[in-house]
Amino acid sequence: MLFRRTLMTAALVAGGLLASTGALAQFAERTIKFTNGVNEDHPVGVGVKKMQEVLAAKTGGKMKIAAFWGGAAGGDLPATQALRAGTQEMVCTSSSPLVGIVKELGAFDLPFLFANEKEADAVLDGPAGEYFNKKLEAAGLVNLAYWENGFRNLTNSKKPVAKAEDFEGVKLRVMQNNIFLDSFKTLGANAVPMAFGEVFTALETRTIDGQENPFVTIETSKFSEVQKYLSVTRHAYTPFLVLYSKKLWDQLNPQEQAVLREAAREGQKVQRAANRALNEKSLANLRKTMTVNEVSAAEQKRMLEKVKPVYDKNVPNIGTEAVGVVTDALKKVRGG
Ligand code: TK8
Repeated sequence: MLFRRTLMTAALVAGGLLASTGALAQFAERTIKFTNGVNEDHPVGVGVKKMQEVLAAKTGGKMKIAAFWGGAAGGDLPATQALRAGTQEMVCTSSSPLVGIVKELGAFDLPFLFANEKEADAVLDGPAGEYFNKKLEAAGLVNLAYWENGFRNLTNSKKPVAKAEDFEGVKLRVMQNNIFLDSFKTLGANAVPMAFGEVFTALETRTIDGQENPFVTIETSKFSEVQKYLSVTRHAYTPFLVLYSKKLWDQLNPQEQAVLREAAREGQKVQRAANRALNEKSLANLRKTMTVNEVSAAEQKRMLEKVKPVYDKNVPNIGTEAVGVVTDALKKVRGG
């Protein structure tokens, strides 16, 4: 009796193993290189960890992500070029440095376009987001999901900035992006484009006075250690793209592709949640060492008025279609 039960159990276990081994046979052993400009304690770390868990569970540990943080494996733009060449699998990058590759992404750089996270999610996770995914794919980049960096705010070491006139004379690092360059020049700052990896040292050595990024990135990249003033400008929401090399994507089978998409979507949920939970906390932490200048809604509006020419000048280059796709989606979420 006991013997028979043991035999049966053994048979069941073997059957189960066989079945799962069969299911796992569709996954090859792969180590996916995934680079980031932010540090691991940024909520992108939470998203990547989730992706690793999903891959471990669904592929029996056959597909793995090797993540590189803090720009240790190079900046976002070179990484994105490596994806296009098929020499690296993945990168999490801001959309802004990629406008030289997909000009339509410039729509997200237009100042004061999104008002809150709800609008960003509605645009990015809907047909508008799909529109940009198609453009990216045509450029050799598969966007698995939109993650969050957040609303961008200004920091500097020179003076409090609370109104449109205060930008005058501030030497400011901006991303490698014409629209940001144009926006901050129009506001009166001396704007210089620079890769993210060079920003900390440039701030520390006072080569530049300031930079702009979301609270969480300011905190986790330790910019607060070398910056005195923080202005709550919320001037742009430039999404994170979780990109996969199209060249290498096409070498995966449909099961592998599906599990990666699922992992990036699961990652998105926890990454956004972690980022949003941390946003106010980061601001509170930054307050301990920085002087925080709130920017009133009226002042934001004055800034927007001042940068109107940036819209007129850049929308034709971005493409009226791409900008229209975003503004239509915004109208919808605003109930218009
Ligand atoms: C992180 C970057 C960064 C971005 C920038 O790799 O360059 O300022 O906002 O957070 O994507």
